[in-house]
Amino acid sequence: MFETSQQLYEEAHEVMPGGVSSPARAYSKVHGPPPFIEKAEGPYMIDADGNEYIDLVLTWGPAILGHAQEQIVEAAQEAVAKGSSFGAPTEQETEMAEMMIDRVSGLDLVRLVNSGTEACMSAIRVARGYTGRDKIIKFDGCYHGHSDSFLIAAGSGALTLGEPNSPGVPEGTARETLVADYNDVESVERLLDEYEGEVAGVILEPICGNTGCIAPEDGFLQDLRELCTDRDVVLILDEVMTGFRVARGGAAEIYDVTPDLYCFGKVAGGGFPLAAYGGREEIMREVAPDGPIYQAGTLSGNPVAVAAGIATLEQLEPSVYDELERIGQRLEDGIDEIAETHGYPISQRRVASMFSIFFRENPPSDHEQAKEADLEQFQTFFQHMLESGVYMAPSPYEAGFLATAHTDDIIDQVLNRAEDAFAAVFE
Ligand code: KE4
Repeated sequence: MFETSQQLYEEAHEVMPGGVSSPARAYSKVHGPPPFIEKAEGPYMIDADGNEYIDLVLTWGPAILGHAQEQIVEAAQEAVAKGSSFGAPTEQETEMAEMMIDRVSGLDLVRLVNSGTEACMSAIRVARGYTGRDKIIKFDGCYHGHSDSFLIAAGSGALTLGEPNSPGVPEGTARETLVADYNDVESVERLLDEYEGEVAGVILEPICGNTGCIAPEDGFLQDLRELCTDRDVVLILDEVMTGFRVARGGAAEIYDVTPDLYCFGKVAGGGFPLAAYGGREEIMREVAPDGPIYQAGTLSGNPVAVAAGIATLEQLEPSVYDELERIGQRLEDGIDEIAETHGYPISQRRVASMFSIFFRENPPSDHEQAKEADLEQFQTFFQHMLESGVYMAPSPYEAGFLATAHTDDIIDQVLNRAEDAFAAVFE
């Protein structure tokens, strides 16, 4: 089934670390070679062995309208024919920024960048430059890309002084990152008390997608907003995964919380390298060249990526989010029915069109609980789904995603295959 991918994997490994361009794709938590993909269309991906998969990863979120979506392809083709990059301002960047500002509460100014990592790295630099303070608080299990400040051991609880969990991150950098527990505002308050006057900002995923899908408990985001306001600390919502995915105005709209700064990526670029950060004008005017906080990029605001982003956001009207909610509910109800019918000890968490199935009785509320899920059961389930033609994230610490291309018939196919895969785990 995977002979060609195996061969390609071995060849890739000769010239690239892990044979991949990103470790998340390496299948390190599951068995076998990662399928090497040849093409993707709508809800499907086809690999080098000709296997067709219903794709529930959607390139880690961006393909919310399905792969090779007609308007996005046309927009990118039209743009690239006029030149792939100018390194100069274009009217379309302004249009993209205006579209984002129109959709997102408290977004006054936007800076376009190339990746979520760049967006988050820049946002904390702006928070540090604006406040003149050095420390940041992140949450155990949240992922904000691979810049040094974020590659910090997600300690097993609050009040953990960061320590590098990757060689190459200087101790001095790690010491400036503090780790709190998700859904636990008190763990943040204790850090702010202990490091009073030293914390520039608090950054979090408003809905976790990098430790499985974990939703904020009632009041968590609101309490965090209030605490950051009271302590004059910059609140940063990393909406790289949730932005324009879970609602037209992102998680900020769903939970009615307005941060001081946002990070965006993934869906915003429709599968092209486009990300952004932005927020309150008072803060964002400090960014060069208006202000002294430097951030730059050769390909930032790339005309092809911006054209794809505009074509994506243009199509993401409120009715599309209603449809994605309907699709998500169909999947969730189907999984619930399988679990209840057979008495399987699984749980799930879904917010709009991002979701996770957990091999534990109850959905986790933080990273510690997520780590208690049964990895072997996940591995068996994952392998059966892959071999039956359903492409899921190869780790329990990721989220699954849905697209408008996932018709009822396709969801029902996923459910049928899931029933067989759960049987392989539990029967
Ligand atoms: P990128 O640099 O990968 O574009 O974005 C980093 C990032 C920032 N914030 C959040 C909430 C994110 O989820 C991500 C990236 N997500 C992972 C998958 N969960 C990307 C996959 C990969 O690293 O290959």
